[in-house]
Amino acid sequence: MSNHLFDAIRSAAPGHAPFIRIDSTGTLTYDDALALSGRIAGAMDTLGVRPGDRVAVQVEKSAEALILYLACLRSGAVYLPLNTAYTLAELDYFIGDAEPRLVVVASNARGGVEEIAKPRGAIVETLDADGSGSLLDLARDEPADFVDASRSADDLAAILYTSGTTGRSKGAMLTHGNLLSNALTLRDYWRVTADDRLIHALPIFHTHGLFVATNVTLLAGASMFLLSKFDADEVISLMPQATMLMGVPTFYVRLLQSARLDREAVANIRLFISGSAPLLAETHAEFQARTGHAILERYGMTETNMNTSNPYDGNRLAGTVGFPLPGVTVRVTDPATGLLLPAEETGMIEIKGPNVFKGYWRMPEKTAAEFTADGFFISGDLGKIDRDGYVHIVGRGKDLVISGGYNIYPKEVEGEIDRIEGVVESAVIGVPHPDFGEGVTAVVVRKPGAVLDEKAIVSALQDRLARYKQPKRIVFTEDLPRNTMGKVQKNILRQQYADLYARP
Ligand code: MCA
Ligand code: AMP
Repeated sequence: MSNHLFDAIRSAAPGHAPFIRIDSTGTLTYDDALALSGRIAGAMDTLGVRPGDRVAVQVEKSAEALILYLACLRSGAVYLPLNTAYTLAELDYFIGDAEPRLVVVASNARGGVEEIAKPRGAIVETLDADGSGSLLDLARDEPADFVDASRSADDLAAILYTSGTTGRSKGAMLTHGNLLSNALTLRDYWRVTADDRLIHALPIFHTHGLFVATNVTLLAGASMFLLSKFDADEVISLMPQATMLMGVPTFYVRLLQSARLDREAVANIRLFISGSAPLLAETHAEFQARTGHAILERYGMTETNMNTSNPYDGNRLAGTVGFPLPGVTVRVTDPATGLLLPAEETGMIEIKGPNVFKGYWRMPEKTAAEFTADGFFISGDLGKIDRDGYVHIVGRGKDLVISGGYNIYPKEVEGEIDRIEGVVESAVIGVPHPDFGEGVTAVVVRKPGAVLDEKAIVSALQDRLARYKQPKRIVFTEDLPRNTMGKVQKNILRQQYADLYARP
């Protein structure tokens, strides 16, 4: 029997060598990780999880949480990670839609989650930040030599939810083949080897921290310093022992604010990588001036994994996302006609390759609508390919805000604000923010005489939306600008409030 992705991870695993380095609790070797993943896979099997079943996971970052992902691969289950910031109201939708067999949460969340999950036939087990919990208790009694489920390249490895510009979140179905092909490509493109030590400060419930950082490390037999979250001081302190950092642009903005960041601090680092949101050319330049390193920017999506990357050797051009990765085709078309555009012209970025997902979970129409007749995925990003072949992302065809690397769909936030008593309507926009890149901002029209201030709106959103989706600022206005078709002109609002978060 073969298990497409896990077989590759197993054969790359260098036995006694470290996989995860954790300051306070020591090191977990590859052998340790394989053994624990076998025990957890055994525990899931005993609980009745079968190949193809979804396992939803909303837990704090820990070595055990990463190994739970490996256990899912081995048992043939479909791993479904959920942002720890999601509220119960948000979780309710994901559990209802994905119908997981097992839901793993922190012990203090168990009661609330059981109320949602049990009526839908899901079992709930726990895993806490310190690696303890009922799932690990069950795993302790299981043998380490679990017989991996047979999985082909086309079988699902994971479902990651990504919010839609219309309607509710969609589950992007990623196969073993998608994940393995992309991780091998990135490993080779970025020259990652067993000697590398990655500073892993990203969350592990999204593509960046889970697949890019973790799968690439695993397939190189490298190791990682697993930090519970990003902290600039901690990252700088670790740099002399590390060789790589992967981050969202906010990481680099915050590192630059530290006087400790200089050439000496980064002397041991081989590669700084940025992605998930646009890295400002000025951040790229400032970082290079201070450290001598040109940050390597790359471009990806939940649906496609990574599509393009600036080169390892050669010019890492600020403000661009580099070249299509080997095996990935990127083209730019006219959004109105679908016709291919020549170099330098801006249009819709479309992607094809082994990295591109299988479709949206139980949404065949939505899936079909996002692919062209010849099989390219329509990214929703506007961009161009210049004469030298570098891809530039110049805007978004989709109404999306990216704050600190997290995506926020305005429609979802507007829906929640519009439900509040005293609100006529709202428009949610992203405007430049010095720390998060874009700051979620709500422009709200109140009913005449309504007693409603910023605080009241913030408190009404508290239990409805994850914290990072909540507006950083709420401004009130008499009415929203509309075009002749009646559509709110968000570009006008973005201009009007462009300086809202301006640096002091
Ligand atoms: C935290 N807060 C945020 C964000 N993160 N608000 C807006 N945007 C955010 N990204 C809230 C906190 O709840 C808190 O609220 C307040 O803002 C300040 O928190 P702070 O301690 O400063 O935040 P932090 O914990 O340091 O987090 C900032 C962060 C983090 C390090 C930038 O958001 C992060 O790790 N982002 C990475 C996201 C990521 O991995 N994206 C990849 C997606 P309060 O104080 O009011 O309670 S994958 C993807 O996009 C594709 C595939 C790709 O290409 O990679
Ligand atoms: P997600 O839905 O979280 O996978 O976010 C994917 C989106 O993030 C893409 O469609 C882009 O809009 C954006 N993105 C990712 N990497 C970059 C980058 N390097 N520059 C600009 N935008 C990016």
